Amino acid sequence: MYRQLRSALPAVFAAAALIVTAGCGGNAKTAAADSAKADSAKKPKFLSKPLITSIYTADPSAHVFNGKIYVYPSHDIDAGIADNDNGDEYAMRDYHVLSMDSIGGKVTDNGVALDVKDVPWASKQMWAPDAAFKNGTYYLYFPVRNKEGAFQIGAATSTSPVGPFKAQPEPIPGSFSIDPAVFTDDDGTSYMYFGGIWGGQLQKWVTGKYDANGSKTDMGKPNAPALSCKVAKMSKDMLHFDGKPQDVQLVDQNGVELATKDHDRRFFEGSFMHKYNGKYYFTYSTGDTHLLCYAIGDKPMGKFVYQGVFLKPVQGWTTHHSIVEFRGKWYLFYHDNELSGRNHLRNVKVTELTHNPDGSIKMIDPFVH
Ligand code: FUB
Repeated sequence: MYRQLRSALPAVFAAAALIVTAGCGGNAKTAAADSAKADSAKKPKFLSKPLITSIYTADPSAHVFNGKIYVYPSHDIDAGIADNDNGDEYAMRDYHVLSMDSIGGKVTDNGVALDVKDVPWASKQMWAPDAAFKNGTYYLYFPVRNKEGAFQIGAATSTSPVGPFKAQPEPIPGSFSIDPAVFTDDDGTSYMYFGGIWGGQLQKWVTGKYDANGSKTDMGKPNAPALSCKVAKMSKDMLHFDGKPQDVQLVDQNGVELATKDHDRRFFEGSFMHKYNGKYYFTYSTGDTHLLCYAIGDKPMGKFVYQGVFLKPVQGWTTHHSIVEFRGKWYLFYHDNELSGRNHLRNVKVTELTHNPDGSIKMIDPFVH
């Protein structure tokens, strides 16, 4: 899954390596110092700071509950597992909820909200979660592998937005793959968007059943339509799907579905939904091309017409986000790996997001040049 490394880092790391290998020779030392100086001038300056540095966090899903911001991230750890195409090194075991009264204000880590050991059906890898509030209850939705190694999506409930959450005894019936994102429309109907290819296993569920020997990446047919993100209406109790999950249709400006080979535009993982000026904005990651893109539709279940990129590649392999309105402004919560320089030890960040008058989203560069 996440093996290939992006090229954002080499200049900085090469300078460090030169210093380490230069040894004691005077000329080598001077050359190393000069080179380090030159490279440090090239060092990217990050647009935003990590929200929290005491733990590694990723996949931030932000919500405003009772006038406060709550961020539901993955809690990255180093389990000593080597990088592989399955993403086994993303071996997270629990969730912590972050909260803050204002953007730029103090960020509180509210401790463990849910531990994998307290999810009866789960085995490992608590990936990107989301949350919702309805009927006086807070819901935490999370992807985790079941005992057979297949990702499914669980639900847990709490009376507090920061937990602790109590997991349901079984995964959401009919759920599969990763990265749930729950959106509640103005009429009170909630929808769950979910799925991810490669390590997210969407391609292993095409028959409706999990095939452990299915493809490791996608359907292997470059010209065929790409695998789609899924969307399901949520039942009133928010613990079940109301009907079968459907494909989120993603088309270009001519109405043609994006193809498997279109790695710069096709859906990979990390979907999110927000509504702006009556339009539905389906946003997602292109995974191996490291872009966050958006597509616009007239209905919450699609179809959605591809519009473009709104976040350029961050430092680190994965990119994942949420978009939330707070006190009249819109914000993008995202992650990179500024603190560790390692793909699976990430940190969440926030920056303002702007909708242009024509409804497009202003491109965000995670670096200041
Ligand atoms: O954090 C593990 C996985 O990495 C998430 O589920 C993906 O969206 C990617 O960010």
